[in-house]
Formats: sequence, structure tokens, C-alpha cells
Amino acid sequence: MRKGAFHFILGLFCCVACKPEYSNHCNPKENALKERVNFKVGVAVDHDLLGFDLAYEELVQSQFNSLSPENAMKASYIHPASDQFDWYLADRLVNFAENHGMRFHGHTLIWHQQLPEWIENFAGDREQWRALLEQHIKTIVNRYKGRVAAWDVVNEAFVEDGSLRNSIWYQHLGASYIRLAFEYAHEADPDALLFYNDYNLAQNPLKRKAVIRYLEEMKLAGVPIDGIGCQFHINIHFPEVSDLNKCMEEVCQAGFKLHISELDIALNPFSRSMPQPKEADLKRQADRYLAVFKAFDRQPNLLKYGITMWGLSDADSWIPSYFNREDYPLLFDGNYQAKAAYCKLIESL
Ligand code: 9MR
Repeated sequence: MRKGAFHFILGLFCCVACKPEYSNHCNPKENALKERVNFKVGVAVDHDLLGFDLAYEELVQSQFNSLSPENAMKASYIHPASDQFDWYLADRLVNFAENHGMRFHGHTLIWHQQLPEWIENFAGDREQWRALLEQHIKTIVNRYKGRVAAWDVVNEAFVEDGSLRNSIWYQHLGASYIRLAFEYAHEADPDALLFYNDYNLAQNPLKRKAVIRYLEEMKLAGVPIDGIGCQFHINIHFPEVSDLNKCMEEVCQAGFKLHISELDIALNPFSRSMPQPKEADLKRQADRYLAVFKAFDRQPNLLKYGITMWGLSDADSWIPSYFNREDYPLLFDGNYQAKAAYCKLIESL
């Protein structure tokens, strides 16, 4: 056999047989996650990095086509005093998305956390709380009307036993704050898609069923709600892929658009220290990322709003500081290099 032909056959054989099952050598500069799927892939961005770190920006805009603000639109940032809105951070992120042809997902209008002190201490009666809710939502949604495609209108209103959280909003307005929030957002921008967003919906069927039932009833009563954000802060051990599937299917069967809105897959949920991620864990993480993307892709096209990563690199994930442990939950390492999970998605989708 001629040498050239031999090398050709050897090359072919290697493509099929010698291709490592897990690599982390795929270069993000030569690949784009957003091009591997027929739905939007998003990332929650840190306003301290976007605008300041060129490598971060480059990776955000080359890999993703949807953008969520990790913190910039939360009440403590955007509405620091009753008569004052601070648009600086949010404007920067919305402009970035627009300049790069990315969809913008607004997060989040009504939540019980990251509230400014003036709301925490607000001493109004029921009518004044209603007016506060209305002003907060309408002012923000109106400013970004036509530019923000969708909003997480209400975030984390349920607790684990399936009942409504006794949040500051609930205490002052009762359950009606949820309906009012969706109505006010819709009045301010009738074209924006409106989402309810929550965690543990795959892990906890009791909570999931309560949330879906509640939102279905609201929808039947005419409340403008388009979709459900399932956060998917999961880890390499838990929950089972079958529970992730079930969650996606039940949301879609109820006719809601599905957003995997805050995806990350932790490696080290049970201990503090993990100076280096273990090879086997990184592989497991890669498999689970692929399983989530594939299960999402199987849902009805019209209901696939997208998958959003909750952070870009392991260095900017919320998990290590929030839980005070070392962890590596995202697709890129702290040097913005591809991890096995990113390569698995690029190679298998
Ligand atoms: O990632 C966010 C982190 O930077 C904030 O400190 C934290 C405050 O609670 O909120 C994080 O984002 C949360 C999101 O807005 C709602 N779902 C849970 C997320 C992780 O806590």
C-alpha cells in the first residue's frame, strides 16, 4: 500500500476509534455553542466583568445568543430609593446584548431577596404596597420595552412544601401580588414574554406540581403568563436525569414555555475543599450537561425558550462564595479554557 493511502486509512480509523471520549481540547475560538442547537443558549453575566474584561466579553458573545443579568436588574441595584432608578448597569448589559444581536432576558422584577433597604423598611398600607409594586414593575419594564424579550416577573414565590412563601410581598399583599405583578408587566410591555422562575422544581415534585397547578389556574383566569423558568442548580449526583426529564415534560405538557434559566452542575456539593476537580467528576459533569441539553431539545419547538448558564466560568460562579466551598460548576475554567463539559456539548450536539 502506498504511504499516503496508509496514512489516510489510519487517519480515518483514528477519527472513529481513537477519538477520546472526553477531551478538553476543543478551542472556543474555533467553536460556538450557540451554533450547535436550534434554541437559544444564554449566559448570566456579571456586570463587573462585562465591559471590563475583554476575554470574558469575547467568550460571552461568541458562544451565546441570549443574555441574563446575574444581578444588575435586581431591585437593590436598579431601584435604590423610592423615587430613584439607577439604569447604569442594566443599560450597559442591554446595550451589549443589542450590539451583539443577543436576546435579553430580564431577571428579576419581584423577589424577596436583594431588596433595597427602603423596600425592606417600607411602612405603607396595602394600597401603598400595591402602588409600590406597580411603580417598580412598570417603570422598569417600560424603560426596556421592545428591547427586553422576556422577564422573570416573579422569582421563588413557593417554598418546598408547595405553599406560598411568606415573603415581604406576601405579607403586605397576600397571594394577589403574583397576579398583579404579571398584569402590571403585561400592561407595560404587551409583547414581552412573562415567566415565573424557581429552583428545585426537578428535585422536588411536590413543589413542582404545586407551582404548575397554581400557574395553570392563573392562566385559565386570564393572567398573562407565558412560561416557567426551571433554574436547574443541580450537581453531578442529584437529581436523576429522569427527574430532570420529568420536570421539563410537565412544564411543557401544561403548555408553558420552558426556560432552563440558571443552569450549573456542581461537582463538590458535600464538602468544603476541592483544590482540583477530579477527572472522573468532570466527565460525569460533561455527561449531565449533555443529558440536560438533549432532554431540552426533545421538547416541543414552540415551547423551547432556551437554556441559560448561570455564569460563564468557574471563577465567576456564585456557588463557591455562597456555599463557602471550592467548586467547578460551569462550562469554562477560571482561565476561560474549555472544560470537558463544553467539549462534550460541542462534539455531541
Ligand atoms: O448569582 C447571584 C449572586 O451573585 C447573588 O449574590 C445571589 C444573591 O442571593 O443571587 C444569585 O442569583 C440567584 C438568582 O438571582 C435567583 N436564583 C438563585 C440564584 C443563586 O442564588
